[in-house]
Amino acid sequence: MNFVKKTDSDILGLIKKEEKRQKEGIELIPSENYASKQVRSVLSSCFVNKYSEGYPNKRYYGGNENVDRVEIMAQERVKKIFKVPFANVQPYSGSPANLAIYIATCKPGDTIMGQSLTAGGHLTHGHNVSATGIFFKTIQYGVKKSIGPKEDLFDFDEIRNLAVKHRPKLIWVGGTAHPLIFNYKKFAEIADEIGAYLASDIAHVAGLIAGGAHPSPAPYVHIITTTTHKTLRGPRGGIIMVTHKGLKKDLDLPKKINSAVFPGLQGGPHDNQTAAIATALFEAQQPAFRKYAIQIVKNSKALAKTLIEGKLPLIAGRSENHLILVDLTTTLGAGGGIFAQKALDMVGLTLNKNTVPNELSSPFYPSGIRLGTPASTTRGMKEKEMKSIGKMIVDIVKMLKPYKLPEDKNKRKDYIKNFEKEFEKNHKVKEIRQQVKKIALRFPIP
Ligand code: DSN
Repeated sequence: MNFVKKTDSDILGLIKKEEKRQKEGIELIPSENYASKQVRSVLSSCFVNKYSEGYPNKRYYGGNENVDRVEIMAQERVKKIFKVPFANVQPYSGSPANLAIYIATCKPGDTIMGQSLTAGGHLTHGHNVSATGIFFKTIQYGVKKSIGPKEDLFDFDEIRNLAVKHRPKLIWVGGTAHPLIFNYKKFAEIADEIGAYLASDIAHVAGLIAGGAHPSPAPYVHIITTTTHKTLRGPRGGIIMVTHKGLKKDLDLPKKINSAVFPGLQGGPHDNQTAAIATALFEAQQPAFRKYAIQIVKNSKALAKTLIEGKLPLIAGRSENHLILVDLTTTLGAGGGIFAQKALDMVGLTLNKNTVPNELSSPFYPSGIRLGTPASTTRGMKEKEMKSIGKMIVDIVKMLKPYKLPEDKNKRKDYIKNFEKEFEKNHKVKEIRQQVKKIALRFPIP
């Protein structure tokens, strides 16, 4: 990286700072991960220089003989890993991949249905601030308020009633803050009853599915979308798949999806990204990846157990995948997530404030925190480290009890600034910061 120094020392300085932050802290944001050295070097390869609008063997530019092979290779690897007959590897990321599904299956104004953002869904599953909620009529389903130890968060009778009443053309299954395994079969029964397309957004669990640590939606849904940089551990990017069931419903789906991605939504694919996705998919086929995926879930369960022992209420009371959602409403009051995120950031434990089902506050000042284990597992951390991390989180949250988000919106900024100043000085915070750093440095980033 030193070659950058001569020309752009400003950026180099920031890269060094970011490297230090990543090395000395522990990444708990469940959608983040560390791409391998190979993935990163392919990402910065000469494919970065190429333009290749179109699809393999049908390009609008010359000089694409190598790009064509790269793209076909990536498609074939997706098909093999996820056992699907069709893949488009061009979406720039998850949101454009999802938008392409609307373009391929619906007309503006059609009704679609998805899990609401505050209940753990994604913006692109029909939230009203997203293009998907602006150009389509959206019905949003939620999750149950409280459930038993083995119960599902979804109320399938309620979801079925909504589907039968509103007859959406497209139904989404998959979320960004959902700690349980998805029952794809139940969603399929509902979608099939009303003849809707069922699309599964597996962005969060793609790596778990590839590694056999989460069931695959492929037998049940028509379409699958994913990002490539979360549990799949590739570069940032997106993939769309059509399943055998999808082809049976609509033989033209691959064609419709290809046209929706290009020219419908995007211009030239990012060929360097496609090549790096192919490399990540190669890695996901290795036996070590299977072990990795299984360890992610073991770690998440171990972390969840420690948080529960520390009396922190978890949504669903458990984690069955890579992710944990802590409801801090009763511990810190509505909007308390901001204090937890900031305080934990100070000690080097990075996670994100998050809305919780039946949120009493807002997405910017939500009442929960979301955390997960894909990144820390990549560094080689196991259950023992999860226990230590969990205990530190519990200790920090306990220290936050005197702080409450002011109801008066004008007072919030100053209040939070003061809280940060006070907290930074606390000797216990400094002590925990050192403990985090000590653990982090024992586990190098790939
Ligand atoms: N931003 C992603 C996440 O953190 O889950 C979803 O798009």
